Amino acid sequence: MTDLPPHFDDAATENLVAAAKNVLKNNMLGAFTKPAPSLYPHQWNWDAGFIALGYARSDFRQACSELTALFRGQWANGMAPQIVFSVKNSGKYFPGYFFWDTRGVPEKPRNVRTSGITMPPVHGFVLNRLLQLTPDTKVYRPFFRRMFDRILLLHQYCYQFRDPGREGLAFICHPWESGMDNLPTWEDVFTRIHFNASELPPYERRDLDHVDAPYRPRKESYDRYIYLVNLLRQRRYREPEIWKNYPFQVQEPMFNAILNHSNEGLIELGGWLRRDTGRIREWLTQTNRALNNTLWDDRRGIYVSYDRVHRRRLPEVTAGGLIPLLCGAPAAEQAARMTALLHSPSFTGTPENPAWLCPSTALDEPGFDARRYWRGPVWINMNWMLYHGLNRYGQTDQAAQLRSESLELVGKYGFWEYYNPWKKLPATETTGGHGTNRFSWTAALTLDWLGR
Ligand code: 9WN
Repeated sequence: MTDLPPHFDDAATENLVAAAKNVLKNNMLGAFTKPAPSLYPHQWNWDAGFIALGYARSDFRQACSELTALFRGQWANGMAPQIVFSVKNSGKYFPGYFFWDTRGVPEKPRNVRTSGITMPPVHGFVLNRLLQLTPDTKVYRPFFRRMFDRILLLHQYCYQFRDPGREGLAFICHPWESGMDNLPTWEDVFTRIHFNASELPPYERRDLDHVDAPYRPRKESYDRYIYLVNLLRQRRYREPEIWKNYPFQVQEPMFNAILNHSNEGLIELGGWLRRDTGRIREWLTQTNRALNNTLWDDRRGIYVSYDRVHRRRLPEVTAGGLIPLLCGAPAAEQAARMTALLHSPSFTGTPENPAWLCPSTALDEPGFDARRYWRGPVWINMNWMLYHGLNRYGQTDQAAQLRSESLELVGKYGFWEYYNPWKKLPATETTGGHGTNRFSWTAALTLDWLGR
């Protein structure tokens, strides 16, 4: 395998592979794999997709099981939930099943405990990648057929309920739906959402039992996350009425780029399964067009979010704004501007103070914070998607650098949830790895990158 960090000899690579497999093995709970040993004890939506890729070459059955388990929680309207709760680990995570109060919501499957929101729909492109890696197309054809139908229903949900103006962009209704929960972008939206302390239900965080406070969201952010959950549960998740006067509706570039790359995945799979993909092709064209018309920021040369409630563009520069490279949305000139920005001090730092690629929030954003979750740290799943986006545009050297830096980070510090972006680690940090250790998708995508 080329493009490995300089000190990665065969033995180092073998050790890394064995350690990554061990992380997955220890987090595996049977049908699915939890994201981390204690902080995240249930099944998460987009984690399941990345984790499936980590099993694809060594245990294809388990890769399929991850997706099957997640979609057991799919709602009748097509929504694939952010969390499918493990009954055994009930009470170990907040907000848990009883706080979400989805019990009795007619759309929710009766015998599965889920939260009431969704997450970036990676499953279409993951399924297509699994098809490339399947050991036996005949044996697994029924699985692909089943999953294709489930994922198509999820996309249908995104376009029907999350795109009421039929613009081609699905909105998210909670920062947790973006997967990038704590971006400064959400703070920006929250400055326009006002509520009294009395409107906030009592709650107790569990995340701080596992990770120190400076690495996790602040209390003010958590209050707002919970305020929104409370609105959703009070309205009994009743779509589409629920969205009237609902204050958080954001069209975010990464969510839509992922949706559209998954549309591409479904089109390929649909060809193989001999399905009609006409409608999916329309979505694909419309979403790429809308990404460019609504979310492209020509001044900075990157995609940004749009707040459809307060009708304003959210100018924060984040790694999510680079992910539309993955679905082919940018024209060649736009892509050139994006890669120039990626290799500018905004993301790579300076020769005196260089950064690992790719900080989740740009280094020069006022909301940047090197250790706080999503405010700056590097995440391996973001790098993995960006790697594929860069390759798509022929930026193979940049892609190789991104992969090499990611593997170097993992090799140096271990399989962390996120990493401090500064190459010269601040004296206050004992390690460059932050959040929880033994994080599943970091291990899974390392395996994918190493072709194992
Ligand atoms: C809320 C599980 C998830 C990831 C998200 C990450 C974090 C949860 C939390 O962990 O979010 O969904 O409690 O902080 O931000 O991307 O899917 O790994």
